[in-house]
Amino acid sequence: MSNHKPIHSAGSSAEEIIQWGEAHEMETCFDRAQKLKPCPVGETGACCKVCHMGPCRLIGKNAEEEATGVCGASLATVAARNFVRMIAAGTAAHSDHARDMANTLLATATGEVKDFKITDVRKLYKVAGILEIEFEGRPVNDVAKDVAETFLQDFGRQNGEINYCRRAPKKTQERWRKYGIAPRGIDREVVEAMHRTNIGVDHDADHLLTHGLRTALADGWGGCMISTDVTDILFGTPQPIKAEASFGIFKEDEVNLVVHGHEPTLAELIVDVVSTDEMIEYAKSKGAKGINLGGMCCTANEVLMRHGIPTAGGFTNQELGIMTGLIDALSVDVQCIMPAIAKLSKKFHTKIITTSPKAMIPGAVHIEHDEHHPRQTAETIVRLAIDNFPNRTTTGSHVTQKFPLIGGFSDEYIEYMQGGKWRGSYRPLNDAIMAGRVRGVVGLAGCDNPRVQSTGLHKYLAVELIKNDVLIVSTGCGSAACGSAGFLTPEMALENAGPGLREVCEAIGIPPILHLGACVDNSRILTIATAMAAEGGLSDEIGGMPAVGIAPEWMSEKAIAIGCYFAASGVPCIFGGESPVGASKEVTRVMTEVWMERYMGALHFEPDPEKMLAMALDYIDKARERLKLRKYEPGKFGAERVLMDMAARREIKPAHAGVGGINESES
Ligand code: SF4
Ligand code: MSK
Repeated sequence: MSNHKPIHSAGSSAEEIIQWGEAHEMETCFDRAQKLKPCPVGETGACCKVCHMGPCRLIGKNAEEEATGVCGASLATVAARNFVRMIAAGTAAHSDHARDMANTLLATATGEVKDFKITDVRKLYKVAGILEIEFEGRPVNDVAKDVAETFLQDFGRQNGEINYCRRAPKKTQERWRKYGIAPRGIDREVVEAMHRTNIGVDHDADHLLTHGLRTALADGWGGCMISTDVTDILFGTPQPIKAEASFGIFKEDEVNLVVHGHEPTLAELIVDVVSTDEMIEYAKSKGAKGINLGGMCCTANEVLMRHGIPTAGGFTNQELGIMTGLIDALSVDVQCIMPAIAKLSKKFHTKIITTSPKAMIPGAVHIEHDEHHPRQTAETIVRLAIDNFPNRTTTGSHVTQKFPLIGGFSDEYIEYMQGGKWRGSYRPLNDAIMAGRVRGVVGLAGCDNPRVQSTGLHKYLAVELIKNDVLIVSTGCGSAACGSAGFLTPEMALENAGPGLREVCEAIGIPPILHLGACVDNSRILTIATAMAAEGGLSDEIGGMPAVGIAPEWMSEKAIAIGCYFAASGVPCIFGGESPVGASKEVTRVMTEVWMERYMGALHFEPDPEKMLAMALDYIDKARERLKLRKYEPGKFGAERVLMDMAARREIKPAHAGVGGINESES
């Protein structure tokens, strides 16, 4: 155990559990983050280990001008190369997830897998329309098969552009073509990124980073967007739903089973299996009152948005959840799963279950997701959790605090909520921005991180931004941080939002922070920005919008890929923490000044939360000025259309329609 004062979490429940753990000699990521100080050379991108003449550390007073590796690589080359490898890894993670989703759609459409069905036919048709696949009058499964196969071609495509490039505003596409960053195939860009960053290939920092952006776009408009769309088609497009967040979601008298990771396929079936009479009776036979399903990280976001399953929080909560002593089984799939949980679980009765053929953890039970019979796998996992309930001891930190939340704002629902089924559009939001009622939009996303006061930066920025009339869209662990603080409720607007944003939220009945989903669902923000550009009155491309992306506590390579696809699409992004390219002024200049000139986006690294806030507001105000919008002044608005409220919308909604017509089921 460390003998210093750790930074810890900004959440009182999390802090209570951490203190309990320290008193019981249990180590968490918070302790390890303090013990393992980051290497200052590697942290800023100045260490190269791509060949075995190195590792080479490019340090010294004039390192930028003079230092080289054994091969002669400059600091700018090394920093850019390291960064591009981060983009490639992040893109690979999201996109391999997307490939699995597309394969599941294909297997469902062909009848090879019988445990799933096409839940949202309307979304399938929307996607088919974008992909120029005929859908009218054809069997649903035939359309789904064509959609899945078309998506799968985007992974191995060798030439041309991935299909979803065409979804972006025309001007945004033109910029990509002008600067050579329109992605060809997802796998191709990742492989080329690894090739170019190999010893002795591409040594021009700007040229390397240009390919980094091409790879990142393959992630945003490829992997992430495919994953979001296929998940909606299979499991339903989210619409607002009530749920709860934080450690108080665990129940002392029920079997607590938690799903954690990113891929929703198995989790969807677990949701179904836990509510069957057979399993509930089985749980009762073991002395439990029922089965309580909860989530963590982004698998949590997926099942929260579609089923209202409560979340125990984001990345840094996984060890703390186990330390409640209440989790009977923790079923994990892929990404953001700390291997530390296997060792920690041995101090409790908790079973860690790995399920992906791609991911095993020593010390965990492996129950592999059988992709042909996934329901059987789900049943085995639920039974294992129930069987483990009688082994629960009374040890652990039983925290009871939890908060209500509203999640599940898909881009389709956001359009619907601005006018109803027939008149839904982004006009009211654009008008509210033009009038200065809403100053701008911030995507508050990314991980939570034990090297800072974990979840604290999200909370600080969320409150300050909405005070400044900035509408927040949030994803990933940013959403979990806000949910676990009680911020994802309409009341948050009444209590904290500036006067303009408060009026907008009251008129529509929404929270000022819209939970859009998992980290792959950052693609929904691209879709929203595209719709705002098409609506008119603001910018006619994504670049130039009064919009900023912030990932204050990022830690994953996936976050870097996301920041880069937003920058390449025209959104300035501000990331917290030390810059992973901070050693090179040249690389920093390219990622800020050069990218801004070419793409109207940028990627900054700024550890100070107050400066992050100031930078975001400055970007928003400058964009307003460029667009010749009314100068933002709190409480002073121009004329705008009246937003349609709930009562008015109900009047125009036909009795048979689902929300926005989405989620019409057909098997
Ligand atoms: Fe050193 Fe060059 Fe090898 Fe990198 S590629 S480890 S800088 S010799
Ligand atoms: S889980 S990538 S810690 S957001 Fe998507 Fe959270 Fe970051 Fe993982």
